[in-house]
Parts: sequence; C-alpha cells; structure tokens
Amino acid sequence: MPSVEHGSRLPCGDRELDLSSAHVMGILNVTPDSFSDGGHFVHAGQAMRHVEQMIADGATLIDVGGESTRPGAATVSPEQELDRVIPVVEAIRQRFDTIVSVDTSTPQVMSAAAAAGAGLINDVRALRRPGALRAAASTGLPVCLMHMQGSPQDMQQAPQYESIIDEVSAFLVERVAVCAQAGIPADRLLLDPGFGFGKTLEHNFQLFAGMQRLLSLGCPLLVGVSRKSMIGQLLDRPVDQRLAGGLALAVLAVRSGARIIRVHDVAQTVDAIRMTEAVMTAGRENVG
Ligand code: 7PM
Repeated sequence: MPSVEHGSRLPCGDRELDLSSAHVMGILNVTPDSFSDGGHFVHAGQAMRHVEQMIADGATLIDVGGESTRPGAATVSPEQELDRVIPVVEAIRQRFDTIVSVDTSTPQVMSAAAAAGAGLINDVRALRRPGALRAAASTGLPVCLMHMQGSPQDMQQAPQYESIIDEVSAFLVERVAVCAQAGIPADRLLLDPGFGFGKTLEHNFQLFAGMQRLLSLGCPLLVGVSRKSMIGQLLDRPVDQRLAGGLALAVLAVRSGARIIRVHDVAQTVDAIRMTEAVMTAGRENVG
C-alpha cells in the first residue's frame, strides 16, 4: 500500500531516519506562552524534561518551534526566533541522541539551527519566504514542505477550493519543482497536507480522506493533526479532550501511508501506531 520503498533511509545531518516504518515527531513549543519569556529562555530545565519524556515515550524526532502559527498570532522577529530556538536546539543536541526538527520559515533560523545540529527543516510556508530556498538548500538537510492557503494571519477567514486534493497536490508539485531548481532534490523532501492551515472542517476531512493521492508525488508524508480544531469541531471538545480523536486520525494517517506523525501526546500515539503497523505487516504477510 505505501509507495515509499521499504528500507529507504533519509539522511538528517549526522543521523538517519529509517522510513520503512512510521515515526512519531514530538512537539516542543518554545513560544512565550509556553517555555520562554520575553526572549529569555527561562524554563530550560522544564523543556529538557519534556524532551527526555518524549524520547522515552518513543519519539524519534523533536520538532522545535519558536513562532506561533496560530491564526492571527503576532509575527516574531528573526532575532527573537533565533533567541528562542537556537539555545534549545543546542541543549537538546548536547543531552540527547535524537533528530531535532526546526519548525521555522526564517532563513537565518534555518542556517543557525543546522549549524547547531538540527537534522530537519519543517517549514509551514514551504520555503516561500525570501531567502528560505537558498538557506535551506545550503544546509543540505531534508525539508518538510507543508501546504497552507493564505498566511497564518488570514488563512481561516474564508478558505476556498474547487477541489482541495487537486489544489494541495498541485501546490506541492510546484514546490518540489522549485526546490529541485534550488538544489534540494526530491529525495530530501517530505510533504505535508497542512491540516488546519487555510481549510474549513469539511476541507480538512476531504483532504484527509484523499491523502493517499499525495503519495504518488513520491515523497514521504508527514501529518500533523494533534489537538487541532478538526477534532475539536467534529467532537465538540476543548483542546485538552482531543486525544482519542487525534489517535483515530493518527491510525488512519499511518494506514494511508503517512510516515511521520507530529503530535503532543507521544506515548499514546506510539502505541496506536505500533498496533496499526502490526496489522499492516500481518496483512502484507497474508499476501506474500
Ligand atoms: C496554533 C495553531 C498553534 C496551529 C499551533 C498550530 C503543523 C506544523 C504546526 C503541521 C507541520 C499545531 C500548529 N502544525 N508543521 N506546525 N505540519 N509540518 O497545531 O500540521 O501544532 S503548528
């Protein structure tokens, strides 16, 4: 079912990610409302305990983000983002043997994070900021390209599509081509449908149901739905009661061929994915 070849390995700096099975990426926010304050990283110990727990729970990647992409959130200056993100990348790399992903659209942050030992660039703007293509290319790191309609400031105002799956697919095809021209080959790219980024509830479900079509683009898929509003709206649940809904979507995403699931709740997602993959493996053995 999944079109990614078994045994394919993605070089992530000095580490490698074995994409023959699905992985859990743990989310570490370093925005002011979580772990840092006024540009000063005040709860480094707390953040490192969180990272340690996520790794113990089975996360193989840790996604560090210093810019809130919440609809309408204030933009962060490159200096602020550097101050928040780079010390955390360094601290994780000093203490743990894990792949650090940096959730950024800012060229300076991409370059500095790579120098600090990050292994993956995760850009919700798919390298569309000026200078981002060149900065990402010169790191040599793999990049996750995510689809978003509009910008975080306006994306949820009135998202519109003729066919969401066609448009997300066409956008990602174009970004893969642009990356190739800039010196980032397709075998260094991950693709992400971008759930919740410029999409209504209905759009999110249509896209989720058609996700398998994105596999034909030939890159591994990364999916982030953890605690998102598509769960909250469908189930009428506040953000702290969305785990079961998120696990259902994680299972379905892996079943659809996704290889990296980006989540807050690592332990539960790892269990759900292990169960899913055991059934998928048994299914292949039935055939073979
Ligand atoms: C507010 C709104 C806070 C949205 C946080 C978010 C994704 C991502 C994010 C994703 C990839 C969240 C998002 N979501 N990167 N970064 N894919 N690749 O819910 O879906 O975590 S931020």
